[in-house]
Amino acid sequence: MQELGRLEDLPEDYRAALTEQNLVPLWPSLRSVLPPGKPALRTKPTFWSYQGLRPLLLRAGELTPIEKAERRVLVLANPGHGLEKMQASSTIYLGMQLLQPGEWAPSHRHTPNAVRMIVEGEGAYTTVEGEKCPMRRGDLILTPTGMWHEHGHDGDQPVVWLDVLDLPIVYYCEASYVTEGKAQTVISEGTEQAYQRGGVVPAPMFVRSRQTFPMLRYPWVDVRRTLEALAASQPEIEAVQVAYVNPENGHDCQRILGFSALMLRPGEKLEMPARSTAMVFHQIEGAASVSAEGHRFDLAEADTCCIPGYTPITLSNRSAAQPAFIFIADDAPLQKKLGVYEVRNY
Ligand code: GTQ
Repeated sequence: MQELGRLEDLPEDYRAALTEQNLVPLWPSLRSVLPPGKPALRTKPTFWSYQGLRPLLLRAGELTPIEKAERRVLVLANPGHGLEKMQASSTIYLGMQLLQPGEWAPSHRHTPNAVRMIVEGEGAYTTVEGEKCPMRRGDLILTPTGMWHEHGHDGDQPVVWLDVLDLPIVYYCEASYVTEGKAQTVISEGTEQAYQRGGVVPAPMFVRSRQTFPMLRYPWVDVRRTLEALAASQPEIEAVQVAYVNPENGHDCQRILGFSALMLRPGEKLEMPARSTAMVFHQIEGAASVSAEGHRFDLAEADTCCIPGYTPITLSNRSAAQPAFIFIADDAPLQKKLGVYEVRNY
């Protein structure tokens, strides 16, 4: 590829005249914004140990009262972006949130979309637009863009969950902001049960519900049972994986980030081709390894890692006896909408 002229090749007075008029020559930077063959990736393969971060999160519970935090979160930051940017990848934000018994994280709504993957503890709940969503280990709870949400805790042990937000991309769009609200009144609970069987949806003859986000809670018991049924009924399938979708239309459950759950059968090794999306892996149950670009991360329960896009990934179940269950987040919905999504089979 042709080497292009450098900034230093230009006379000082010419550069000063450009700057004076807020002008920049393209050619010294052309190769960095359009590198050959593959993007320049800031996202680095990064691992966050739950046993490592848990004591620090509990200590945050002692150091900072909930009133002084609103959301008591340790952010899982990717050093490739700079820790202060609070990004796991270019589009994904990850945080581990702690709520102690009796605490309340007040109602607000914001433009970024969020989901919660519950890691430990019993008795907490998120209320989303009046729907009370109990939090149990492995459950996925959506708080889509613009929807009121608050977190409460009636149990007697700490509750921890993983927040996954599209905050970095919404912030980059200069579209990220929050509105504070009053405590919500609970008006419903368990409405996800209407969708517990794929293939049938609520359909009263006289009114058809057309909510944008009809399902806010995906109970782990149901997702796990579905994965086991898939593995048992389709033993030849390459990946025992289910996507979290809108049950009314089959589309991704949110518009920017995509979510799925994957079961690695005992001893299974799964080779995944390079895709243009960075990916986040979070161990729900069992023990797996994630290998990419010469890195190997051994995930135990509640551990999380991130792998940049354009990178082939190998997932392995580290147990020959037990299945391993992994929660996956990526930005495929966004990339598909933008027309830049790719799978590379090399
Ligand atoms: O629970 O609403 O990790 O607003 C970051 C921003 C959690 C939340 C985060 C938030 C929340």
